[in-house]
Amino acid sequence: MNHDQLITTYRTAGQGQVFAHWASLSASERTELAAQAAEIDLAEIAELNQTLVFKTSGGGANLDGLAPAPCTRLPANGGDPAEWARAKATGEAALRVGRVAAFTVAGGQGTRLGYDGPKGTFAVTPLKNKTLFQVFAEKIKAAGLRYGRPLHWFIMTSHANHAQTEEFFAVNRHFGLDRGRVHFFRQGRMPAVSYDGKIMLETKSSLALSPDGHGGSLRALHRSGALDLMKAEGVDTLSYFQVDNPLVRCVDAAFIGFHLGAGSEMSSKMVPKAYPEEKVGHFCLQDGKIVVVEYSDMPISMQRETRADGSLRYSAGSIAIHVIDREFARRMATGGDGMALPFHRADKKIATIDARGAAVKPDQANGVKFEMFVFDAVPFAKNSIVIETARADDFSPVKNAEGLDSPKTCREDQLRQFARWFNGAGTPVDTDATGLPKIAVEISPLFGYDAETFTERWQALASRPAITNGLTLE
Ligand code: UD2
Repeated sequence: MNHDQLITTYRTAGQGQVFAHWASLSASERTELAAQAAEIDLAEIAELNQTLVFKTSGGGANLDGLAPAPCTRLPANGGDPAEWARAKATGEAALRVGRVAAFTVAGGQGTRLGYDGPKGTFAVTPLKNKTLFQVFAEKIKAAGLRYGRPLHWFIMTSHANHAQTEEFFAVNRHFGLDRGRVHFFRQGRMPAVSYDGKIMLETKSSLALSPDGHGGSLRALHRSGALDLMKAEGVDTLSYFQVDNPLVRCVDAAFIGFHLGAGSEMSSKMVPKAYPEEKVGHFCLQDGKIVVVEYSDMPISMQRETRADGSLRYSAGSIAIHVIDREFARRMATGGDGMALPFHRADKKIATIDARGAAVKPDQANGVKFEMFVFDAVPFAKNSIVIETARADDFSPVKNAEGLDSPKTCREDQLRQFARWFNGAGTPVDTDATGLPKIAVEISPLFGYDAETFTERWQALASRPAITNGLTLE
């Protein structure tokens, strides 16, 4: 489509304002704006205007007939140890033949943390100040060594942080991973619209574009060729996690084994919610399918509902850890059989320009961004299952600069984990009542990436160092 045709298409769609400053643009600015405009699916925007923007009520989540979802419990909470052992063996067998790849969504903007840079480059470990990316890299390397097959690692970036992310890995020599197995791809973008449904400009020559949400990862996996690469490499299973959570077991053999054993297309980990208002999604059952209802979509009265024994009725919290079947991701990405992720509306302050082209920085929401959530794929998946995990071993995200889910709470949770590992391996470490050790130690995932691998390695050491403040094990 040439420029004139593109402008006509926009005018016909009622979006001619995108080209309001066209006459004053240089040739390169025109090229920039036209390229961005060509990226947009105008029919999709028209539909989203109808379904999400112009609707003043009734746009919330459908809560009809919700019930708590069934979950497989940890052995410590009543699960069958033999079933867990079988799942682990199944997962390990898949890892040994290279069927599993790690997948990190790292396209978010980290606004709440107030950190200027790709979030994965944020330093999180207690002593060595390793970055989130380094922690994941070491876990993925450790799993590759343990199972005798180096894993592929897919990392979804955004337009804003892609180049910086790639450079960070290059400068750090991919943290010892085979660079041919670390793959970066950008997620898609969506334009913001004003409350009258008009696509907004950020400058005279650029649209107000933002990442399309972590749900965009399924489209991006397909569009980037990542799914084809996996197929060629014999990978059919993706271990999905978020960039903000260094405690995550990047690949968890038992979880993978449960997923494969159930013939599930998308499986999820859950932790019992710590308190009713905790900001995590809820695993529920609706029309016989597992669904995730985000905290902001579930009335607080429902979040506080209890059972006869006083426990929370909707206690299964989603911590955004999934296993996803490759071909299921492809079907979701291509929208086959009516399988398409819905968009959600987010009212935001959007930097834009006025009619004369002068910059406007609003102090209240002035438009709508559209985002997809990956967990909305769960009800489309066959045989979806939910598996309980121990929060202490899988979830301590860094989201806020201070308070809950901050660098401090995450650092302390890592220290507690290291203390548990020492105590479990028969080397006592003094802790307070919350399990926080009195001294700071740090264990690299390459030394031990879970209690079991740590114990093996620690007990095999010919001479063990004294556990003193500042001890690091690499
Ligand atoms: C998410 C979940 C919440 C819970 C929590 C656990 C949603 C809406 N809610 O909350 O239920 O599971 O995580 O920590 O997801 N990202 C992208 N591209 C985007 C947007 C986000 O890659 O366009 C990545 C981002 O880099 C991060 C992850 O997705 O790794 C989570 O994003 P978030 O911080 O917006 O999610 P949050 O904390 O609202």
